[in-house]
Amino acid sequence: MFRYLALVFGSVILMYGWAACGQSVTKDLESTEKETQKKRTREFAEAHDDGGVKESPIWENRRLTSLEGLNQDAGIPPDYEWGEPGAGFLQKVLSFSPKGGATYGQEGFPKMIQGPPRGLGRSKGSLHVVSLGCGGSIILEFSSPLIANGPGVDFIIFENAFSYGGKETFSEPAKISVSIDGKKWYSYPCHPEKTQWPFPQCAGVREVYSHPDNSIDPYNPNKAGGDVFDLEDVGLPFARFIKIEDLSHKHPDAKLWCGQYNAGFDLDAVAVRWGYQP
Ligand SMILES: [Ca+2]
Ligand SMILES: [Ca+2]
Repeated sequence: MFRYLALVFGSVILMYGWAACGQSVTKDLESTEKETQKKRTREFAEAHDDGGVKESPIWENRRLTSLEGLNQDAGIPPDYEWGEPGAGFLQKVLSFSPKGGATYGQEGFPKMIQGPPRGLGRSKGSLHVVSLGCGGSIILEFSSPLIANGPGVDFIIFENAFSYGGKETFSEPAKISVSIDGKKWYSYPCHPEKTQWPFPQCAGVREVYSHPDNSIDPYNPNKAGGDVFDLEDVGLPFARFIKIEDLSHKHPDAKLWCGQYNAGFDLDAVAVRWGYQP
């Protein structure tokens, strides 16, 4: 009898010890994973020259994925085929509403805006674009992964603005809004009618340098060119949709082209720097 009790007691102790050990192994794994994620986040941000990297509670505890794997060969992942959406670039077009008779780039739609940007440098605008026309708009969806509010810049929008001599570019500005559910939108305040170049918080302002044929990283906010956006500025931890609304009719130079087949904001590509998989 005593022998039997001792056996049962011994087994209970043994099982308890085993379960506790299992728990602590799981905990260790979790914290190692968290540490690894933090380290990766930090390394990615450093490798991408993103100056003001600071840890923000908004993104710190979320499952962040750097889209670093897509950086090889200037943004093209090893198994990427032209025309295929890549996680770090355009995933899906939810709606496209060109206005004012704009048709440019539509025969190649949406291929024209998938994959990395095709920037031609400071004084030349890419022709690998889709024109929205004056007052036109497009809504892009990013679901796998969602766009995360990571450290610093979260996404870059590439148009085909170019310089014609001075510091300024020929800009066809657009207002950018983001949303989690496609109903409530958070807009970056863009007012080309009230502000001067470089039209703060508008897209379609800065020239584009990154191209698949050069080694300029399309995810590097300091080198790729294009217009950069941070979800921190609108207070969102992540977003699923980006809306681009042309405001060329509010810009004295750009509005002269309204009515032309290639008028308005010309979308080349979107690069998403941080992904979030809930
Ligand atoms: Ca951010
Ligand atoms: Ca343009």
